[in-house]
Amino acid sequence: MTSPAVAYATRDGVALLALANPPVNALSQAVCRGIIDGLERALADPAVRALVVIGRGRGFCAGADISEFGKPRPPDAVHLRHIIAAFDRASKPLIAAIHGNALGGGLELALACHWRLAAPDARMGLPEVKIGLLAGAGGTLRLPRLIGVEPALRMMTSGEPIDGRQAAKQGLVDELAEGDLEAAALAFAGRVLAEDRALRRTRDLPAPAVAPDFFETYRAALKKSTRGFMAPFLSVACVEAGVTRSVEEATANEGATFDRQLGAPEAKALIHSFFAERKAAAIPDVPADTPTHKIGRAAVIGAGTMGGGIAMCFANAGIPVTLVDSAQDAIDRGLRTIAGNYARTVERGRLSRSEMDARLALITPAVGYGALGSPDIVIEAVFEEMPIKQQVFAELDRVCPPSTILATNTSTLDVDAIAGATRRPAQVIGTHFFSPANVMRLLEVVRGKATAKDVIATTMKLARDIRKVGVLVGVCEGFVGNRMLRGYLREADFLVEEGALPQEVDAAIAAFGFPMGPFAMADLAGLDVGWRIRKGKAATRPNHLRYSTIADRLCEQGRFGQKTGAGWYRYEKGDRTPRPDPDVEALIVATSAELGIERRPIAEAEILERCLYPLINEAARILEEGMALRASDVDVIWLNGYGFPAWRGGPMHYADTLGAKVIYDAVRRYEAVHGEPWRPAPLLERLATEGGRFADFARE
Ligand code: 3H9
Repeated sequence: MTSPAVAYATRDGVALLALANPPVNALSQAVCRGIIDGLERALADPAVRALVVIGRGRGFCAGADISEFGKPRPPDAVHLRHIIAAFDRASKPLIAAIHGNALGGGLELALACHWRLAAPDARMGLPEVKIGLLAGAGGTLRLPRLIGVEPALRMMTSGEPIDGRQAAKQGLVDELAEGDLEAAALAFAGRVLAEDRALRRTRDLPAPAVAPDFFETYRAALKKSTRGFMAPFLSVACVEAGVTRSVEEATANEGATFDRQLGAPEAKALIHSFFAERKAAAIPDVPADTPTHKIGRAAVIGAGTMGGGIAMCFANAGIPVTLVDSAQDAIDRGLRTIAGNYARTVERGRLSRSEMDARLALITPAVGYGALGSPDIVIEAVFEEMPIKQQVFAELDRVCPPSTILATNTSTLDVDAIAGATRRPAQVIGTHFFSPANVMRLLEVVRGKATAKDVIATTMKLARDIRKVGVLVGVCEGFVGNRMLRGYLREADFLVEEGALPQEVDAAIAAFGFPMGPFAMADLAGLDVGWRIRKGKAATRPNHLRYSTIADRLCEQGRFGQKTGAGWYRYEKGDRTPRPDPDVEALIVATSAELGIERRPIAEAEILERCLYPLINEAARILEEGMALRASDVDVIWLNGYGFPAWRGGPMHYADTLGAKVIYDAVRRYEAVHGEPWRPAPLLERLATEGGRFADFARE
């Protein structure tokens, strides 16, 4: 019997085992059972002389079924390792025929075959590291035996796949198959049989030799590039065992390491974010079959840093885009920046010159709206002032066809008020890109009161097409990400007034795993932007709330951050290293004295609680208000837009690992000292009382 997840057929003495578990042929229990049954059937049938393993649909196999990890297995479960061992024992030729993805356990399945055929554009890799794991079914033993230790380790520690052509060059596949893969695999099997070739078991190939200090050197380099992650180092250790110990020992070691790591917080966090990213695409009242409109041509209004970056996103995805500004010199400047960005990518070897030219050719500069034509979407990225935005939208409404989606890249303004300037509020939506827009993966898609469902569905699809992760958020000040950021920055400033120095706060946040702390970040972004916004709001600032003046005082001295060589830190010419500045310390100490605050040493634990718990408390409010659809969306935002350490899974996953009560109790403690800003969100209080998790929260 074969399971429906694996189809069994024979052709001229060759058994075909076809994995059929859409969408990606993950190795679910049913697939594993189907493979082992098919193998036994083929081995027992005297008429079958060889086997071909192939995938139906989009690809060969994307690996173990991640959704089954951590769930109880039935006692008779077939483990991928059983299959690999059975392949090793098989007495008939086994051939893997690969198209699309062969990843993780999928590649390991192919590695355990005697030969591999692949389509030139197949993608083969061991991406387990991206979900905090390592290859756990023989990959660390077999891949180095086929392609060498260093190339194999590079694949494992980066998680990046290689294509069929490269795999053929490196010896991972034995033959490329253009055209009909199944026919090519059957023909290959015919040749193997006709030539009576000896079975080529990968595990029996000699272990490749490496220089005595190879692993030490590799680990040292890895330490610099993968801060905070364990999984890449586990891959190195298993590969090392694979070439220095017996095959049996190395196999057992790999299995045990994988099983242990499956329970590690890093794997849990990264698996959480894998599914969180995919779940973000699901919007309860905008079902997956909502019609979308093709975005064949785009326009961006404003050729500044953001506008230019957004135009690059379209060009990178092959979508022609018109970049509009009101003056020729602004356009020229914008285009020069774009060309410079591409040129740097070419210099780094990450883009070919011809590809750069092709992308630049997709960007058409234009002065004024006259040359806009009929874009399917326009994204506005002009100055962050409501009257200016409203004027732009009124004009766009006048000149664009009624079907054009009008999007705003505002990060602070009310999308509904912007939509109100048009006669098509249903066609208006927010697309909040993060800087640099061509690099950062996050896109907050802001749903206005009137935004139509097809406009939401189209924009979410567009996010994917331009290789962003789109997260739907509601209209509120700062949307989700920046709204949460406020409390984090507020507390960082207060900590400095109370006794910490910027470098101490930054060190604590960096030790937690962020790429940099709030002060280094502020210096990088530029202090003047926030200063301008604060000055604009000074008249309406509530008097009863504490307000830190240090950042304003720095700006008054012309210290705008890296761009002026000084901000919270000082910078030496041509060097971005933040250096503590005695002048800043003097200003801080003087400010504390003016405020009558007796400075005290502040422990790292307090710094972390004071900065991180406001994120969680604010997110609880955001969830209750429905401004984010689910806690995991908040995680996707903070992981992809704000550098929250990936191996901690995002603020809400982190909160769930600590438990709501721990956070609630601390929030109450700080409320007693600092008052109103620390008032606990009702949802946090409820979860703390009930022992609930953010992950399970759903609005009624
Ligand atoms: C492993 O193999 C361990 C072994 O070494 C040892 C074992 C002992 N499982 O991403 P998409 C779902 S660890 C379950 O939107 P794409 C995904 O959730 C595994 N589900 O499509 C989504 O579901 P939904 C090593 C999976 O075309 C749907 O498929 N392998 C799995 O942009 C479509 O996915 C990996 O880490 C899975 N393995 O990208 C590969 N994979 O429609 C992880 C996908 O309900 N997967 N789904 O939202 C990927 O990198 C991408 O999904 C892939 C396709 C490149 C395959």
